[in-house]
Amino acid sequence: MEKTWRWFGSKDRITLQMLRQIGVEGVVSSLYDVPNGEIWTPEAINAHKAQIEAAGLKWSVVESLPVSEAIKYGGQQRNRLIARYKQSLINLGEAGIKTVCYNFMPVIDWVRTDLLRPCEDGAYSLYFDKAKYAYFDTYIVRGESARQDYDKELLARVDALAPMMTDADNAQLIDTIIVKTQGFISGNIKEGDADPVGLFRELLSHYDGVTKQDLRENLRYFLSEIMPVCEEYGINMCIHPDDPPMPVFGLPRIVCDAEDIAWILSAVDNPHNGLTFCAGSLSSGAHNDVLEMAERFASRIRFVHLRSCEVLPGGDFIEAPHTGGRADLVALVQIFEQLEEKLPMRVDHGRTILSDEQTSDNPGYSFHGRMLALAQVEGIITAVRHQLNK
Ligand code: DNO
Repeated sequence: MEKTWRWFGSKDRITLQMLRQIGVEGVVSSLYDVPNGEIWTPEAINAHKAQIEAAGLKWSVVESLPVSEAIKYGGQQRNRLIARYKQSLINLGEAGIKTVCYNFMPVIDWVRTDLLRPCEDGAYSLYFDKAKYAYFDTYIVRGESARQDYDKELLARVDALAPMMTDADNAQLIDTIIVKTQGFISGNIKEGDADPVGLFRELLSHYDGVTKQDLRENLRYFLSEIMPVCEEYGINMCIHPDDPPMPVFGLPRIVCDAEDIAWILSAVDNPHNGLTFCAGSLSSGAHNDVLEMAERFASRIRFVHLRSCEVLPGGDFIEAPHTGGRADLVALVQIFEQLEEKLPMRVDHGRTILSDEQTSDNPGYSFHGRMLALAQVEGIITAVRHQLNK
């Protein structure tokens, strides 16, 4: 595998020079200043690429080229937006950047309720508290009508939590779930937006009546439209799994388990329709056997995110250290290192350690925490290669 790192462009306090010193080979990045739905021009692509190359690195993967909502819900604008998406792909292909990660999660990308959950060793981790999430949905966003999506036991936990939540707690929850975790990855809501909850509700309304089958068909349509360009330029599209792998806020989600992934890969049975194997997202669902999925889909995996979650009773999960949790990274590296293709791999997220909280701009993307994770994964890769006599 190729050791890559997610870099947020010139404003990232973790510089390209720092990345070289810690053994990073390739950069995973995006054009963060281009608004969703606009074309990535050759000028903007080449400037970003030149900056990365000037530091002795390579722009290995685009993460993400965001898919506009109207493409996902099948709105009137979709053909126009797909035409622009194709043009961005052509421009990337001409610049020689051929691995493109994207996701098809409606409205909201990854969901966490706690960004700095204290661990017993003094580090902080990202955490998903199912009751807090369901409280946010039923008390703050959708109200009474959302209760049908949750079972009695969970609703009892939610109702017990509700009287304890202060205005400040609510504000922090809103900020965590729909603002802080979304804006920096080109999501729909960003810091400084007035009335994020109102905006969120409006975005949700586009999906009234959109079923799982509809969303699948919209993905099939999108992929079928862009495949000819991908074939011509040798671009591999790699869909990112849903995080967490379950429906949220009454929205359909279609990349949650092995059956979903099998559907996507066969609906558009083209080698350029590939997968980002995000071990962290997949392992946060107790229903997923991560190793079995890696083996089964290996031939269509084009990009790897290494990270691991621990699923707790009641459906909560915590992001574990990279050597722990339920995604067995040693076994995963064994699978990926035996593939002919040298897959780009980034360590996904890291715990917050050694005062990272004072210097990290984006939740999950700490410097020391990720550096430690990279060192752990590099050790695993080295040992596995040794064992395979590579
Ligand atoms: C969060 C990330 C996701 C991922 C996108 C890819 O940290 O793993 O936001 O980058 O879903 O499209």
